[in-house]
Amino acid sequence: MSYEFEDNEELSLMRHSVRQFAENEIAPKARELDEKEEFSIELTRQMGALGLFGTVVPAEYGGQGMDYISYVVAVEELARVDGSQAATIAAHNSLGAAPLYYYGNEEQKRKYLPSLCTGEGLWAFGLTEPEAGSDAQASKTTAVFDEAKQEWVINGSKLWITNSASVLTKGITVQAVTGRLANGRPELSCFIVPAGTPGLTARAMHGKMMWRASNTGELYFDNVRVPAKNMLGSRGQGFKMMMETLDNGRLSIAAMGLGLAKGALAMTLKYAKERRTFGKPIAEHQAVGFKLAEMATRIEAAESMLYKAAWLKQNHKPFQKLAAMAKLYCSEVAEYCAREGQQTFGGYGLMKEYPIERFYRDAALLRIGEGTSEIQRLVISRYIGC
Ligand code: COS
Repeated sequence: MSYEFEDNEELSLMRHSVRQFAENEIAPKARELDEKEEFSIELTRQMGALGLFGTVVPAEYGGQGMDYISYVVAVEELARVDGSQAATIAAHNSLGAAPLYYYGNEEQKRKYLPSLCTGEGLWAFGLTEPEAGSDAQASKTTAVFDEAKQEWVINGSKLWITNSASVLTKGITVQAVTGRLANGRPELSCFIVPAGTPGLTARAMHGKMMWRASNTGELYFDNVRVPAKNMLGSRGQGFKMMMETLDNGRLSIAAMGLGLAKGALAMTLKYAKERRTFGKPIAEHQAVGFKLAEMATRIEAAESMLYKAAWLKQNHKPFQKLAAMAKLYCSEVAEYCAREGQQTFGGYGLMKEYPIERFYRDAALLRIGEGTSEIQRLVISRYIGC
């Protein structure tokens, strides 16, 4: 096995251009968007223009045809500056566009993917429900087939669905119960539900502690009818498709953790060199120097783990165990770096004027969203044979 630890020229260019964009366009707006809890259509379109939509979708469907490592680096660079914008990109690509590409038939791919590769359209992943979070098979949303009309009729609700209730939302992939298996478990299938389908209500959720500028929706399905051809994949394969999608999604959440940790370290180091106490910059006090050293060390370990996981995925090798480990570890490193960074900023770290305050709040989501840290440990424990 061999994988590179250095960015090649192409990756280096891409990292640079996303970093420039994040620092020049996102950073000046991040605080205000966070305070107002406002999703930015403008930044979303700009990220589309930069080529951050349809990242791993091939060019024949309008996508960028990026490799997985490049995609992970792009998310990392956004998260280095702002979790909300990184979340929009990570959720749209990994959870929105990717399942349509991996499981859609030719007609579905040609119909839906091109508009999701430009920044003009978002697609959401409808798995979580009020009573089905970690236990993702516990869906109560149902889809019943109407033979006469050859349509599926969907009833139920979904909760905390990123990108599902914005003006740019084009649709949602929805997991629903379509029957009961012989072993008593639910038969789960997935459906393509375009935004605006009669009976579908999407409401933006407010009052979030973190990722306040990303769009999070709650969805209600009241006899929502979609044609038979809107089933994604085959009947009964919904749960496996959702689980495989989450395997991939873990790489981008890990990238958000790594980016947040790197951003926290960079701002803390800068502050520690400027802020003086007892006659010298605080970076020169061992208590602070050790904090920074510990942050840097954990970031190195997190980066190696994530890039290796992305490399395995890219090279079509089993990556799922490492993706869960990377998601778990990068989330923990992000939280550690945000907390230790905030501690170094002292009282200033509690003020909104300093982005470390936002990073501290944003880090909390990473150990809960797209599978809690406990679920990652469960997945890892299964892979190692517990
Ligand atoms: N890839 C492919 N298939 C998978 C899979 C994966 N990653 N994980 C499970 N499956 C399959 C299993 O092989 C099994 O198939 P069979 O019925 O043919 O044997 C089936 O799915 C059921 O698997 P299992 O019994 O392991 O399911 P559990 O109900 O025990 O749930 C966990 C497994 C806990 C891992 C799953 O529910 C999970 O990931 N929960 C977290 C959900 C989550 O992250 N939610 C947040 C979403 S935010 S976007």
